[in-house]
Amino acid sequence: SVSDSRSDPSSDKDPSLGTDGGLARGERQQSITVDEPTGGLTAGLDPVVKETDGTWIAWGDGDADFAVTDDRNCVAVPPDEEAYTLRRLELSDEAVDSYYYGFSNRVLWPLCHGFPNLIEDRSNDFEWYRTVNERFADAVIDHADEDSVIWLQDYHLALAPRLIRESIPDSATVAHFWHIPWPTPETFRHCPAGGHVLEGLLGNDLLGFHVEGYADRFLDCVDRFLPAAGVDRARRTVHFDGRTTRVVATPMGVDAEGYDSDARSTDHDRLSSLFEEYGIPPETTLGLGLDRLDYTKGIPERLAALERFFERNPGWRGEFTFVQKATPSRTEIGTYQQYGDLVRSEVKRINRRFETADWRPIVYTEDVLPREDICALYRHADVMVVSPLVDGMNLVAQEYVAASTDGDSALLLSDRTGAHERLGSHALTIDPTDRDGTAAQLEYALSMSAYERQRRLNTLRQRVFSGDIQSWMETQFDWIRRVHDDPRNQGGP
Ligand code: GDG
Repeated sequence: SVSDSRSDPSSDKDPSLGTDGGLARGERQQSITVDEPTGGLTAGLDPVVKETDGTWIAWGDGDADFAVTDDRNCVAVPPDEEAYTLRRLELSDEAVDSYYYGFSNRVLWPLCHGFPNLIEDRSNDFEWYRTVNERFADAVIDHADEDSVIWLQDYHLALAPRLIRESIPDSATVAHFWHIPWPTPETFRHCPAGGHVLEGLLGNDLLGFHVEGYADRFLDCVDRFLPAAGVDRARRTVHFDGRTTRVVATPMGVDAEGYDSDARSTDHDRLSSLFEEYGIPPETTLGLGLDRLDYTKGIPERLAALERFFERNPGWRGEFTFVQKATPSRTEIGTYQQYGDLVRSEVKRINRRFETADWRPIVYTEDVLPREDICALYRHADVMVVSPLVDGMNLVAQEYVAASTDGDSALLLSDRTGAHERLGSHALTIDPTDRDGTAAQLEYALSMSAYERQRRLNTLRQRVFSGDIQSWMETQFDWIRRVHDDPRNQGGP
């Protein structure tokens, strides 16, 4: 499996090694510690790579100095079991700046989320993106044989599939999952080197997106910008350069059982001290927002709706507290710094407007919390507001549902998320830009009968549990198997 180390949804760091490095720098094998991944893609992939005796290729910090490496920078994971091989690619600071903070997150991220005005096309960024993709491809080629299945993750590796395809046997399979939206052709035309991106992705035998709309838009873009490619819409295949790529929509779920059981085992003393630490009144009705601090997540819009809610409902002042946990992300990029400043100043302004001597309407923190605290907050929150302006899937909404074990929770969910396609109107649908509408849905959430809360939550839970991370992995691998068994990629529905 091949992943950019930052593609794990639960963190901007690589949790497979722990955020503190996991493998202690420069120490001997016996001092290695392995942190079990806590959720999401990493936790889902870990057992698969173990079972298949596979190799996991990811980049780490440029200055990482691992104790147990061979000349290819491989390490056995976990060290005492030697279950699989983790191969680390070391990138220089310049490479990280241009590849990760450059083309990946100054071009592809805003482009795919429909913000072409935020694209920063700096010189050399695409060249570095290509160079790092080449390094990933070389590492894969080094390990691949005629029976290999190669599974790439996310938008950091758009060029690698073609480079890999050109150098491995025909019978090996290259698959890729794109975790973020795919834009319309009107937006995609702003992509610097867009033709290379499309051609790169068409090196895959299988290309997965979260929802059908993204898969269709990908085909629209190929149709429009790669005239040499043959798009078969009914089968969702593209014939290009003598090969066929199958495009599928497989919505990603969460470790529902894990969130459920962690929420059930909430330590109430721990919850009380969490409340005390952050100044949350113990008896308050609790609202929750939890996001990376990213301009796609609709945090200022959510704050504006909260302001409107408190304006219209003075009776809730002192009674309802909204906890906004925002994890700083990609802070090297100016747009992210400005976004963080805006969020923090809006929180201050709204708090100043409504706060009393012993209550603040918004409790804001940028602390990274351990999973048990996140689960305790999920379980305890009466209402969660998920309001992205656009989001490939959104795992937080599904985690909240899985951790809502008391049957009395309500979810406000933006209709611009992949998650809305699976949870639909059983959540309380919001248009994140409509502050009055969002405030009204919040009022509704807080006044809903216990029966309606329970009824909605039951359906939400059925959906989240039946489409969990395990079933997503199975669907992925069913598709991969089909394509692998049919190298000409002609079969399927
Ligand atoms: C991308 C796509 C797609 C957050 N703070 C803490 C913490 N988290 C965890 C959450 C959740 C994850 O981070 C965030 O996942 P999301 O899906 O909500 O968002 P992105 O990071 O933007 O993920 C997205 C996803 O990839 C998967 O394909 O759904 O659309 O943008 O798991 O729980 N976890 C802990 N402490 C924190 O403080 N432990």
